Amino acid sequence: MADKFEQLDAVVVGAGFGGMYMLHLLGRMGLSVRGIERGSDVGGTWFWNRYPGCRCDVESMEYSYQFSSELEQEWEWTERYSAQPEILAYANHVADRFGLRDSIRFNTEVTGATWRSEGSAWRVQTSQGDEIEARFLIMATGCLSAANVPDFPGRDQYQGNTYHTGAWPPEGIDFTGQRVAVIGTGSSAIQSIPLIAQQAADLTVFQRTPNYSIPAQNGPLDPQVAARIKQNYADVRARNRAQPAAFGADYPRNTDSALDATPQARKERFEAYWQHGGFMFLAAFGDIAMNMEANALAADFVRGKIREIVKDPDTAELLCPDTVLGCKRLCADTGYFATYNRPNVHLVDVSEHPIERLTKEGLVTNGQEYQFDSIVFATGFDAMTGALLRCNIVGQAGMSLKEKWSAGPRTYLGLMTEGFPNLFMMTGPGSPSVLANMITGVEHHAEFIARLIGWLDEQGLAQVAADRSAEDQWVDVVNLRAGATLYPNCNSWYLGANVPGKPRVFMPYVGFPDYVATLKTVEETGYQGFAFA
Ligand code: N01
Repeated sequence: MADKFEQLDAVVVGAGFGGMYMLHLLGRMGLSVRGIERGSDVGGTWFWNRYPGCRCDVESMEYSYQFSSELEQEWEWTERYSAQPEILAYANHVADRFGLRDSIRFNTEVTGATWRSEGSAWRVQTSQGDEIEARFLIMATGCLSAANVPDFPGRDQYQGNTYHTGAWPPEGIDFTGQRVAVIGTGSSAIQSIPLIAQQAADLTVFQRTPNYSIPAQNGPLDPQVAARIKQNYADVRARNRAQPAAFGADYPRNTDSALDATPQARKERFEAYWQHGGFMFLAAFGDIAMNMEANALAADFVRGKIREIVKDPDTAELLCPDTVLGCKRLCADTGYFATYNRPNVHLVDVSEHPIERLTKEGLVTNGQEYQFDSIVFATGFDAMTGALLRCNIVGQAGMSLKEKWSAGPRTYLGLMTEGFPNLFMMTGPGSPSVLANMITGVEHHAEFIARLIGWLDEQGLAQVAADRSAEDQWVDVVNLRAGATLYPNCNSWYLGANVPGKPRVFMPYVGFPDYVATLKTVEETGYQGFAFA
């Protein structure tokens, strides 16, 4: 018998923004519910990612909950793009304000979850020796929470400090006087490199693939802008929900083609969007994300900017991507490219000569050893499936989720997978998730799941599961939608291409508004595509 046994209506795994709202909704419905969280506090991705420079790429007034107008009105953001400490403070405020903490078991990992047909319930085991039986298991484990640290030979020989951006020590790190390596040039690296460079004696960046980055143009949030938004928050939220990625309604999203504009007009438009900053650069023309030629024009503009900013021409060329712009997730930065003008910053291209191994004092590439006091792995995540699979979930007929997804994730609506009754995934593969404003996405999912559970109870039904044919059709829909964009044209983590051996499947659903409309229809027509018992 386990140390602690509980019998509950629901277990929610993860106390980030998704898990917290799910707990709030189910608690309000009067269900008995327990949150399980691996960290020592709430915040999810914002609890773990404390690297220098970490901030959100979606604007503060948009990257926040909308379920409570009181919360919306009382919380004050200080910057256009909030930094990690402020977002974590907001998460803590939400946990306190809605009394969520008591229902969460912290410092606890789910080590196994098995479906038991007899009782129509999940048996969940944790690292703290808990055993919980619950009718519903809701995975709010996040899309980018399983760190990917490449398995370089000699990793255990290296005697300096190692850090992963997604598991940064809460007390912070002082790199003063150190020789530091950063491996990777994705969003986390692009945000942290300028700040690490200011502290370290010497910084060497190991780049396998250069990335496009647009200046965030961050700054203090204008209180008048915040007040104006707060006066019309419901309207701003509604207009954002109608946007492809559920944000950015207040800045023009053009529909005209980059190919139709004169070179001068095109340059001026790109310049205006560059000055505005961030992701909205992709909205400068309607076809940047859909048409190779239009995309190439946008990419040329960004490469021109990199060459203007970076003084050493060889370094500038190394930093210029030749991939499709926006195919890998676009980055937003504060002074990233200019950092390479500092005398203490060096760039090493490992595209042709990969990092061979770690040594006692550093690492080796192209036959040369580089020595460091600290190595920062900005090497990303086993995205979208990693955190789900590490929970050892076993569904009907003893089938594990790992087996079921051995050729890539398969879901119905990104919410359920056939053979795993009463198991819900928040922002799972096959939902807009990482291609949309995450807080808006998790709120939408939490509300859908809560209503479905409420409906099951009203109907006296014990089980809901994804129907096999509905799942097959949904997988096709997700692929078709991705196929109509330029997303499949590069080795991105959206495709699982960053993790050796991971099946190459495009995981998120493209287009938040269509997705919301689909779920609305599904619900209004008696939950078509789901099977009940
Ligand atoms: O991770 P990444 P990230 N040898 O996977 C390189 C979100 N996020 O943590 O491109 C050498 O993008 C890898 O190279 P390559 C956001 O959605 C949000 O930066 O695979 N290099 C790449 O350069 C983001 O997209 C925010 O060739 C190796 C880097 O490591 C997602 O999280 C901020 C390597 C990994 O980049 C992930 O971002 C930060 C190897 N063996 C993150 N293995 C905000 O909202 C990997 N790399 C602000």
